[in-house]
Amino acid sequence: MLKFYHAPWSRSSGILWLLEELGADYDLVEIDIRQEGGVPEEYRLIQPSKKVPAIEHDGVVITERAAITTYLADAFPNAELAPKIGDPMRGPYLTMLVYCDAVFDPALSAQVQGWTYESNRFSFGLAEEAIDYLDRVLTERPFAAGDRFTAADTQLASGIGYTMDMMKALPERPSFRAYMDRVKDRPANLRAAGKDQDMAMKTPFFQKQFAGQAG
Ligand SMILES: N[C@@H](CCC(=O)N[C@@H](CS)C(=O)NCC(=O)O)C(=O)O
Repeated sequence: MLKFYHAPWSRSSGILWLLEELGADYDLVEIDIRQEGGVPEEYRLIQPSKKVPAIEHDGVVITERAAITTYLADAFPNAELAPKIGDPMRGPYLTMLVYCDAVFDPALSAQVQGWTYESNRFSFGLAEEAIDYLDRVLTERPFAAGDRFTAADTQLASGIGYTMDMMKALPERPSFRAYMDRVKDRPANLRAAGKDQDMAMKTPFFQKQFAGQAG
C-alpha cells in the first residue's frame, strides 16, 4: 500500500506528477498546510517539520523530495524513470535530483527573501551560481540527466516552472523555456495539474483568496 501525504500547489506537486508518470496506485492523504492554527501536531510523526510531501510504502515512511523521488522511481522500475546503476546517466540523474532540493530551492528562496551573503557562508551557495549552472546543464542536454526524461525531471521542471512562471524569481532564459516546453504537456503532468487544481479549489485558503479577487 502506498500513501501519499500532499498539499496542492506546493513543493509536493512534483511528487504528484511523478506518481502519475509511474502509473502508481496510491491513496492521497491531503494535508492542509495553509489551515489556520497550522498542521495538527500528530502529522509530525510522519514528517518531522510537518511539511509535505511524505509517503508511506508498505508501512515504511519516507520523507524529503529527493529521497522520495529516488525511492519511487526505483520501486516502479517498469516506468524506466530511474537510470540503473552502471548506466552513465545514473550520476547526473542523482546529482540533479539532489541539486534541486539541496541547492536550487534554498538558494532561490534566499534570493526571494532578499538575503545577501557570500557563497561560502551556506552549503547551497548563491542563486546566480545555481541559475547559471542549470542554464549550462539545460543548454548541453535536453533533460535533467541526459537525452531522456527521468524522475529527476519531475523535480527540476516543477522547480523551474514554479520559480520562473509563478514566483517570477527565476529569470526567463531560453534554455529554461525550451526545457519547460519539452515537458509541460506530458499527459502525467497534465493529469497531476488537474488533480492539484481540483484539490486547491476545495481548500479554504484558496477559496478565500479567489473569492477576495472576485469581489
Ligand atoms: N525539505 C522538504 C521541504 C518540503 C517543503 O518545504 N514543503 C512545504 C510545501 S511548499 C510545506 O509543507 N510547508 C508547510 C509548512 O512549512 O508548514 C522536502 O524537500 O521534502
